[in-house]
Amino acid sequence: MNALFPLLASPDDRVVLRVGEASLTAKELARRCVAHARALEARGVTQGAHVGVWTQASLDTCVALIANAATGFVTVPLDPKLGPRELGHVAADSRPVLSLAADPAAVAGRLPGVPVAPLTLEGADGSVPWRTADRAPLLILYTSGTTGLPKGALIAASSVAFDLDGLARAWRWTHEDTVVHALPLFHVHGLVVGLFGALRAGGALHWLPRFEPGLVAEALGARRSMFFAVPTMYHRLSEAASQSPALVAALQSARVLVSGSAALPQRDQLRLEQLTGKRVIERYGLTETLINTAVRVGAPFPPGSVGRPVDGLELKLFDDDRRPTLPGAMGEIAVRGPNVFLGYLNRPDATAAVLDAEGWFFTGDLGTVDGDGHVRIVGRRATDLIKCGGYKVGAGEVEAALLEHPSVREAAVVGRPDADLGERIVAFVVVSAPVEPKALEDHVAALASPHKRPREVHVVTELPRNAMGKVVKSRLP
Ligand code: MCA
Ligand code: AMP
Repeated sequence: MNALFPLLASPDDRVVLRVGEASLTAKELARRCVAHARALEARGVTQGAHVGVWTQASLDTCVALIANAATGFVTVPLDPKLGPRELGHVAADSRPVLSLAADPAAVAGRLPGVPVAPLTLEGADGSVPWRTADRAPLLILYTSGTTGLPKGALIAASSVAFDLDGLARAWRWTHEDTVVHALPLFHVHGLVVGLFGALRAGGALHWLPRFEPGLVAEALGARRSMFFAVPTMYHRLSEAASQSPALVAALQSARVLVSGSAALPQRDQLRLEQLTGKRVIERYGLTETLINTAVRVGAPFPPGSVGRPVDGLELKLFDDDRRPTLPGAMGEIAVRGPNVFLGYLNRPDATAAVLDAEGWFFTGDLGTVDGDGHVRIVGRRATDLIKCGGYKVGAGEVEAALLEHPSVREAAVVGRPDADLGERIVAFVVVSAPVEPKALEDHVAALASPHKRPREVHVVTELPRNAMGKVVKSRLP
């Protein structure tokens, strides 16, 4: 079976990782991976154990994520901004034996019952058996649902390898490419496609832990660069580029500009095209399936297309009763292939709801497929899922956090169209005592992740309800 990251088995002296002023060659990275595996073994951590990695802004974080994957440990990525509710749940659900941090003091005691250890920085001689692209868990990625706490999606090494190889073919991605991205490393986009993708292709990654158009412009100078971002970032880049010839030149120099995690508005696509002469290409995925479709580099594609299924993946549209739709009709997108996850950790009920006996994964996204196989996303089944800045947020999670505030009696949360964020989180609350909207925003940002905070809070006297007493969100003002 093939190695997950072939480059580590025969590393060279090329720089493969860059974060700020720090960088590592493939040889240095391989040595760090060996040292990492030895250090975990010395602590009694066995192969297949769950190991948390705090995704702090550091090159060492990238090394820990790669080393865990390359040497047989299952990573639970931990956003340092997760709130106490989420951390308590992740700790109890995934039970990491240990968590690793570039700056342990900054996260000490935050993951209940799980010790935090520093990363191993010393190199080591010798070798370790490198992880193959087998069908055992590689990652546990937490993803929000409409209600309840986030679910841990179990992603196999073979899924990652299959998907990345499909994307490499779609984008002609080779060892000569340097990926530039400013995405967080605790989701599929930044971690799997960005970090693991660059290494599996045998190329390089330049990670920007913070998104800023000026930093993107500086980083895109590499000979053959690929830029990955969410639509909010392209929106902000299109605004900044209209004032910055340097940014326009940098975007023009990139070999490909790829957008994903949410729909790229045509307005931003056209504005960037007018400024740079380049079309951003889209790809579509989910945490549970990794990337399903991608526009092919060098091939024509209709406006609004998220591309065709990656090679080897089946994609079909189904109606409300899960029967295949007629050609040309809209339906729920379902996919089947090696990229589909192993299931949700400890949640066979939730797994059975999305994965049927024939291996079809039901995405909840509504789409169409044209005669050439180009997929368009036209909507989503669940109105209680909000995509804000590319982050998936369950309305129920935000409502639960709001209801923990002593002054909030009732809460209803919806996503509303937003030119910058795609959707912004809007909350309607009935209160038992006067409270400032900003205080409620801060309350959610402190209890859950800051990106789950409502950007607008409206205090109302009552929520619209039907005869059964259920809130009718479509009747909110
Ligand atoms: C703001 N902040 C606060 C508060 N308000 N902190 C505490 N309390 C508050 N009330 C902090 C934030 O933590 C953040 O800090 C800073 O202020 C700005 O916050 P925010 O406004 O939320 O950030 P933004 O500027 O709106 O962020 C836009 C963004 C971000 C950079 C585009 O949304 C982003 O990184 N999105 C990427 C999401 C992603 O990777 N999704 C992939 C999912 P600080 O600046 O220090 O952080 S995977 C997926 O969808 C599938 C598989 C796929 O297809 O890819
Ligand atoms: P997540 O679970 O955070 O990975 O989010 C997955 C969801 O993001 C999908 O179900 C889609 O609704 C959305 N998504 C991802 N990529 C795209 C895209 N290119 N266009 C539209 N929606 C997208």
